This record gives sequence, structure tokens and C-alpha cells, in this order.
Amino acid sequence: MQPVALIIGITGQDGAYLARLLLDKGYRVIGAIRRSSTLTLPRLVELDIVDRIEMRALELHELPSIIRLLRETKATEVYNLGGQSSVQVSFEQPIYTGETVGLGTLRLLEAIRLAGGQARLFQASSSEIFGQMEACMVNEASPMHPRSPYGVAKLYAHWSLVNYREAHDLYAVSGLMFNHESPLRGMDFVTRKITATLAQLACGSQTVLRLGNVDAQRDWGFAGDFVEAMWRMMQGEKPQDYVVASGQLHSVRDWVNRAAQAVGFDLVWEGEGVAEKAYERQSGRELVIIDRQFYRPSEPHALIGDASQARHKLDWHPKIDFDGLVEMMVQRDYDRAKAGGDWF
Ligand code: GDR
Repeated sequence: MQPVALIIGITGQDGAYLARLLLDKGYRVIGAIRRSSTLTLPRLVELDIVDRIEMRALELHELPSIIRLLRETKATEVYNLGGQSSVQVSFEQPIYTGETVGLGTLRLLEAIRLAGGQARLFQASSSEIFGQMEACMVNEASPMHPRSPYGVAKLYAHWSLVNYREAHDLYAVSGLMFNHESPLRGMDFVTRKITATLAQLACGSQTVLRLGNVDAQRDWGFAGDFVEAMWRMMQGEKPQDYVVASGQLHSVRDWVNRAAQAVGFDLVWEGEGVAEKAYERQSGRELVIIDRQFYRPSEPHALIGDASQARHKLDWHPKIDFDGLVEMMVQRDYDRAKAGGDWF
């Protein structure tokens, strides 16, 4: 029988890559979208899969509508990639974030249980649930202490899932996902902001790249590799949670330097804290400035994900490394900037 996947969050970066992977594997793919949202599908268009996905309206606030959709589609696998996903925005919209990320996941679990409990659930959890840690290497057994409203909401979702697995015997798994990027990333996130702005600067734009904490460090991987791990987690005999990460730590400054180099800028950094700036060596032109508005009230420590369980038990091996990722994103944004449009 053909497997049926329901993807919540189909319009985002991960939704697009996952949909392509599942279509290639022969799945019937159903994309759930909010009735109220305007239908913009540029990522699915870019991957050339928009016509192969069945779109269905879904309101995660409305429990009966989730149950109905599960029953009508007979979804065998549900991927929850939805909800407010910006850590920065969660400091301004903590309640909305808690609603969509925390309670949204609980409603989905309850709907799967009420619909008979047959559908498997993948929950996109986050390294933000670890946050404050003494050690910098994190695995599935590490203590959790989130440092943002987003992280707190993801922690609620994570423990709700564990509880439903234990209490109701659902096949539900949490991917403890570290940062993952791609040319389909939204501009709210620092990597894409960097590659898109530098590409525009290289094509003659007069703008300046404004950033917050350039010394923040993250473990960054490629989203296309991460969706492969999601699918593998759903094929196991027993449900189990996994850390999904590249195992490499880099700073925001590393991203800027590498991306600048890729478009031909030789950067010189000067000053400290919010007075720091980066100039192009030859022309002396100011390209990067620090802007206090992009600092966060609190941040997680620099955490590296230990994905050895995923490697050994799921046979998951990411293909794109840090340099390959920066190169891929800069190249795509450079092409977009030259073509003069179609930004998302
Ligand atoms: P993050 O990603 O918060 O780790 O969450 P983001 O790209 O927003 O920030 C990464 C780091 O960059 C620093 N930073 C800036 N961030 C943004 N957005 N804009 C800036 O101008 C800027 N300047 C510096 C931040 O302070 C931070 O340290 C991502 C999301 O995908 C989550 O949904 C996911 O769960 C986690 O990764 C794992």
C-alpha cells in the first residue's frame, strides 16, 4: 500500500525538502496549510514539486479538524514542522509561540490518539531545549534548560510527546535538531540574512549588513541532510528520539567571513561590541555593522550536537559540510541577486 505523509509546515524550508524526499520515495504527500494564510509556495516551486502535493486546509487550534483530516487522508506518517520558528520573534511573541509550538503539538498528539493512534508522528524538536549547559557536547541524555520562550515551548512539546508515547503507546519521535540551513531558508535567520545581503552587495546594492551578536556560535548543518534523518526516525521498529546535528561549531562571524570571501570581498573587522564594523579592505567601504536590536535577552551556550546515535542506529550520514553549505547558499543568492528578484 502506498504510504501517506501529512506534512504540517509544508511551506517552510524543511517542509519543502521533506516533501521532495518523500515524493521520490513514492509517498502520497499531503501538505497542511492554515486557511487564514495567503498561499505562497515559492520553496515548493523552486524544487519543482508544487503540482505533486495535495494541499489541505488545517487549523491546529481546531481539534476536530485535525482528527477529520487524519481520518480522511488515512495518513500513515505525520511530520510536525509547523509553528512559530524564530527564537528572536519568540521574545516578542511568547504567547503565540507557546500556542503554536507547545499546545499545537499537544493537540496533534491528542488528535492522533483520538483518531485511533495508527499514524506515526515526527516532531521537529530543537537544540534550543538544551540551552544553558555546563558541557558543550549535547546528546539525547543531556539535561534540558531552555533560554528562550521558543525553547520553553519546544520543551513542553517534547515532554508531551514522551508522555503520549509512554501513556498511550503512540509511535511518536522527537528529532532534537540543531540549526539547519539551505538556500530555501527564510530571511529571519542569520545565515540567509548574511548570504542574501552579501550577494546583493556584490551585485551593486548600497545596503549594509546589520547583525547582532557575531560571536554567537552554533552547530550548523544542511536542511536537505536533516530531512533524511527525519524519515529514517519514522521507519524504526520502536520509537526513539535522536540528536540531529553536524557536530561542528562555528560563529556568526565565521559565516560572514566565509560568505564575503565567496563573493570576492576581503573583510577587515574593527572596533568592539556594538561599535564593531567590517570594511572591505581595498575600497574601505563599510559592509557590516552591529545593531543592538538584533541582540537577544538571553542565548544558549555554544552547543555541539553529538549525533553518534543517529549515525550508528539510523545509518544517517550528512553529505554537506560547513564550507559546502556556505558556498551553496551564497551561490544561489548571488544568482537570485543577478536575476534581480524572486526573494523569499
Ligand atoms: P537560532 O537561529 O536562534 O539558533 O534558531 P538564528 O539564525 O535566528 O540565530 C543564530 C544566531 O545568530 C545570532 N545573530 C542573529 N540572528 C538573527 N536571526 N538575526 C541577526 O541579525 C543576528 N545577528 C546575530 C543569534 O543571536 C543566534 O545566536 C534556529 C531556528 O531554526 C530554530 O527554529 C531552531 O530550533 C534552532 O535554530 C535549532
